[in-house]
Amino acid sequence: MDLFDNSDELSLPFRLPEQNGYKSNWSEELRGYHIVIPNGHLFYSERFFSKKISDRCLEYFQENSNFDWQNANWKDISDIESIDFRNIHWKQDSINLYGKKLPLPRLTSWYGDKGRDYTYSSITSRPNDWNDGLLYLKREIERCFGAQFNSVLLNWYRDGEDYLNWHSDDEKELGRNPTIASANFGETRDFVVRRKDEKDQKLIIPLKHGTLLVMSGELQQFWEHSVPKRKKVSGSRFNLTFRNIGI
Ligand SMILES: O=C(O)CCC(=O)C(=O)O
Repeated sequence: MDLFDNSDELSLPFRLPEQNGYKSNWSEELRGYHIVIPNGHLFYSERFFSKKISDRCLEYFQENSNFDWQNANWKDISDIESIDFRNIHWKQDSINLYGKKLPLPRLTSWYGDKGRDYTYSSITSRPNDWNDGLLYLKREIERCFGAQFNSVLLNWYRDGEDYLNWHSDDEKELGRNPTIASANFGETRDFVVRRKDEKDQKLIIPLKHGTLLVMSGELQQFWEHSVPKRKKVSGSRFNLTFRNIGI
């Protein structure tokens, strides 16, 4: 099946500062932009996955035997683990803040090769076994980039009130300059990247239905990222970050 819907060059849907150290180059082969920023590298392909594949992903992530996934109001369900999802084991972790247990403002799931545990925000996740859908996405990305991934973190932002705080993917299991591939499905959400030492130097990158963003080089050392709330967004957005975890 063709990954790409069309072959025209798409313009970059966000502005790069007109400053030394920033440049972008369209890759006809990969249907996206290589973007160099000071101390980091991004690859952005707005329509890496076709609409057909992206639509199927939305269904695949939400199929379950309790509700019609297209009409379910997921925010009303307090115990997501009681839902019998067919393909993805969704969970809602909690973090401890000043002695209070607070649920994360999104749902997550962790898949990977055996033994690839991942710890962030003091939460350790054991990997679920790969399934066909996730392996398909992983292999398509690997085929284009010549990179290998052994795990994936899934985030489900059920609506615009779900969000992700500022952080870098700089845990020691990821190694020094990790390559992380972020696949996106559903509602468009802004992915904001800012320099750690100059916080007003930032890029606001819209991640859309079918967009792939690959982060590499020194990016995680010098930059941090977040997905802020967007009150006007009412639907779900799924983000999958494919990673390589050392043991
Ligand atoms: O949802 C996104 O676009 C970002 C996800 C992310 O940064 C993470 O899971 O660490």
